[in-house]
Amino acid sequence: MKNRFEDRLGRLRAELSARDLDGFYICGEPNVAYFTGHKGNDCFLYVTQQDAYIITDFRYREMAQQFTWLQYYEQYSGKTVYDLLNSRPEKKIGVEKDRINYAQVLAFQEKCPAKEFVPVEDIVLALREVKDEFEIEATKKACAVAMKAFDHMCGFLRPGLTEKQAANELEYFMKQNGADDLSFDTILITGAKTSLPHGVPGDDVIKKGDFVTMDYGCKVDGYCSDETRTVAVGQPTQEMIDVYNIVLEAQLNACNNIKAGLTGKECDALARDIIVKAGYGEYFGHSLGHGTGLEIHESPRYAQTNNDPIKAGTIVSIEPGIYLPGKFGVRIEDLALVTETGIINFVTAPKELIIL
Ligand SMILES: [Mn+2]
Repeated sequence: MKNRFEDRLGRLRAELSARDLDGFYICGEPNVAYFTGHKGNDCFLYVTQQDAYIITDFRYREMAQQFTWLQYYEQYSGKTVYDLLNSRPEKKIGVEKDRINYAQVLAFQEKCPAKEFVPVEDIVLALREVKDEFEIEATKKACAVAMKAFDHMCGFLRPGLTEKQAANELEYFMKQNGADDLSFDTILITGAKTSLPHGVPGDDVIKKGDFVTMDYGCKVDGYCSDETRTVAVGQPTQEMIDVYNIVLEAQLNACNNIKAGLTGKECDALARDIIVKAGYGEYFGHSLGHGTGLEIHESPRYAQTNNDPIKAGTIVSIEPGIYLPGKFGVRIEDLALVTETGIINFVTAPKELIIL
């Protein structure tokens, strides 16, 4: 029986045939990880219709030799990827134009003059869009760790803490509770800074009556979680409560109606229309959501510019927000599996405004 990595190689080979490519060189770390199940650092793949090599060095030898579906090729001074390619019959070799660096392309052209290197779009990323059972389970596990961390933070947040102190606690808690890594730099911001959608935790101190926005995630088995909650520390103003409830209504409407077959634009509108009607359209300047997986931002996008139908089996964030410069901001984000009939929400942390 083929393992999931061999299945994925099979799907990649069909894409190579369709593009008339004899071989494909993969250097994007998450793309390498997709075919190995391990972080792809300093490992590269070369895939043809018959063969698939993992190219790395001594440091990764023992690990890479366990990938029985790949042939091991060790680089050292005097034996390089160029020797491997030059020893092969393939002529037309695809490279990931969004991942490979310019110096590497120049080196290929210089050292393998008989080959034609063809820049191709990120076909592995496209293969990664629809998730398999393993990927779904890993994402669920990561979301479970993140939700536990949210509970913990509801007991931890208090006036007087700095954003950095609170962010450290959140990250430490996730790592102590099963996270392998963070999905991305934690956003934990307070007070007027919550109007910055991607604000960076600093020395600002949480004060009574502030919103605290936490947008954070962790990785389990390589797969990212992504979750945002905005909570109040002490009694918020009526305006804060009103804005919060508009974002909540928009978020719930999207959760209740997104399903496979709607376009990215239609999904986005499920939340955006509510925010626009409430008069805050200009303060929701980003799109509703994005796919996640080995990377925090993948396909598809719930964006006004995406007229493609969303596929079943994709995992996508649902994250409307309203950001009032100089005042405050609110974002609520879940992560969900898209099905033919709706979504399966992996984030079940409470969404009604929590006042700590
Ligand atoms: Mn997100």
